[in-house]
Amino acid sequence: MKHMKKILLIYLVLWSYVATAEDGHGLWLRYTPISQEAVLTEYLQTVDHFEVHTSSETGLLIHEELTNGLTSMYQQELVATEGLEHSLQVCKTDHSLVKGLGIDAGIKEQIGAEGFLLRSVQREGKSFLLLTANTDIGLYYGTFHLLRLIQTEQSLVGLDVVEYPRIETRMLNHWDNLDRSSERGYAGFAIWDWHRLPDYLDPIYAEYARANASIGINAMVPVNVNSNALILTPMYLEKVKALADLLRPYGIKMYLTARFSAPSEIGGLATSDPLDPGVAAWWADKAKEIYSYVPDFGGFLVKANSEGQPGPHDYHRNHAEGANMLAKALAPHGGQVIWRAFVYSEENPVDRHMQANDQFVPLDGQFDDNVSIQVKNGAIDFQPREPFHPLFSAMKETRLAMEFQITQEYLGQATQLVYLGTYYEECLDAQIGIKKATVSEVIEGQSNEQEHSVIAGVANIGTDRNWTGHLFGQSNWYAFGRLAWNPDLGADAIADEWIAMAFDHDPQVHATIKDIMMHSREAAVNYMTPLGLHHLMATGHHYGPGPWVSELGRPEWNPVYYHRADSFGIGFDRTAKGSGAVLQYQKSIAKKFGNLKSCPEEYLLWFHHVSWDYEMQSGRTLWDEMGLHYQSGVDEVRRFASQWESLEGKVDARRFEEVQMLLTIHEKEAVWWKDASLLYFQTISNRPFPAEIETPKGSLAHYKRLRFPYAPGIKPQW
Ligand code: BDP
Repeated sequence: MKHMKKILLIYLVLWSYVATAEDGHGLWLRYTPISQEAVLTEYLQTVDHFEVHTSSETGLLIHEELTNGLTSMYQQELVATEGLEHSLQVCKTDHSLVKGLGIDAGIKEQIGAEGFLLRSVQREGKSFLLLTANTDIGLYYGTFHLLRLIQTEQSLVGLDVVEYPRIETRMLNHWDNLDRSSERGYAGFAIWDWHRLPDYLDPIYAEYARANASIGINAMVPVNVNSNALILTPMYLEKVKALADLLRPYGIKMYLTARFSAPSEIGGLATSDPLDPGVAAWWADKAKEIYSYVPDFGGFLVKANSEGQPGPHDYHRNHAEGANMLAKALAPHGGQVIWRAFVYSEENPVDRHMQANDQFVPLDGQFDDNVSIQVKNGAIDFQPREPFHPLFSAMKETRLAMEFQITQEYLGQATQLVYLGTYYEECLDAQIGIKKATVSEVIEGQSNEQEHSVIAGVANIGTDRNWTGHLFGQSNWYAFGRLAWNPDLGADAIADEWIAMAFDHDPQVHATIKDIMMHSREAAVNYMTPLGLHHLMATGHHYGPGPWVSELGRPEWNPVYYHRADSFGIGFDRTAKGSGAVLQYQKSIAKKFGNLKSCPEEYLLWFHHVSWDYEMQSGRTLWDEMGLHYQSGVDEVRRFASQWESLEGKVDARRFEEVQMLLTIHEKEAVWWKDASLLYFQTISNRPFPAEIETPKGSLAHYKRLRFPYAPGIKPQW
């Protein structure tokens, strides 16, 4: 009997170990024990119990989060007594507790509908921490803020934090299809199980909602921009309603993609012409119907007249006519239209870089108040590096929204470790050439006095156990959310937060991972597309290099269209003498980018066609410099791999091994990009590689033969 008990105990210990073994599923919400006794003592003297004075569904979530978070990090039960001393008091600003504390009206106004105040308070000889907000969701965000301070082991003494989001709508765009495939998704299938909705609510939905709330994401679109009108039919709206109901207490609003041809496809109308009164009435009825299912429905995200999607041009109407018709259908219910500016016409011979400005700038000022134009960070397509999109400085009377890609379609998919915080920051901080305004100020609405603001990220979430395929993909989801909340936070500080929460507290682990992350994106640019090269990926799946591709139906689908390598040199002349795209920027920017000497070298071949022998700032020729960039990208990845090796035994085994295996693939892929690109360009430059370049592993013919018919994330053909 004694023996049996012992076995049972061992079994239980082992089981609890296996059950809690790290597999990445816990994201940045692992709530690991405080690492230092002194820090724990300080925390216990500040908060040893809490009271939540709101009983809404969100209030229950707050209660649960604080209980789990604090007991897990403190490794002890919380004090059971009530009372102010050493407590955390969570209550709305209209609660009696707050009334006597003299919190000025200015703060209440500043924190608005989603912000919060976290303040150390002394009252009647008692000291406690007050978390207050105008709304329950503000309290929920404040809860995560406080837990983050504890997770990252910062002092809580004398806290006085006023936080509120700088961008109103912070949304994820899932490019997920109704059959659960995910366009440009690299983490398994889509998490949305449409077939079993509405009755089966997969527990992953609540986990998803909580993770997003923890970083302030407050909106989502569960379906692909290459949209399917079925989502607007009653059968699917039932499912949409179930999801929206579930997401609501977490502060997340549901939006849907709207297929422009829906009136003809599912409505039985002969046309989807936006100026046809029958079509407008159909959309007005459809909006009413959607709001009957989802009373706080956010609105429509629309990809129109781009890459084969239907749109107003099909009826000789412009984007404003299309967007405004939908806006009018949504306006009575408070809904928004988010209309994408990622457009390029299949028939238009003009530099693809210029087509969005050409189509949208003449419409500046013509969009209804509830329309945002969602602009990708750069003018081509989420490339490893792009200068900011010229639309951000060209439409002063229109609300402009940012679209970033979190899923790494062009940045290593789920096999490469690439931290995108630095990418987002580079774009948000770019000066647009109007006074000192930056891209982030345009989106926030500061520079064009817009009341509403929107930022969207194309999600990288799927059914993989660790959510994002590559463990470090989580840091990109995290960084997007944090920058959406506050675009000035900085990629560096965000990396610090994420590492401190996603890994255990070990200074060497932290410093090593941070060094890898902070260099990872530049490394990717170097081994893929250095010095302003872009769009050199292979066809369809976009996995790996294909700079030689030249046979696709449309010129701008082919990499050769973008690099333009010839016996003289390489690069796309977008100066006034070339396509003229640079002139779409404000004068000072156009002057800087348009002049070979002042153009930053990182954008050189984006804007200029440059001789192979051109002397770079380093004194080397362009050809040699290009080669060295490719090589340095590869060298960096090798450095990352050996840095990661040094963490063996310091990072939990499963996550360590997963990242280790992926870094092996990463290195192979970096070498592949470098070899294939340089071998190909050499056939045109006819120059020897500089001595520092490693001998290519395969031949150009070998690289050209590679095929990946089953690579993940391929765009569906329908
Ligand atoms: C491209 C993707 C394609 C998307 C498109 C878009 O390859 O799958 O549909 O962007 O943003 O980068 O609409």
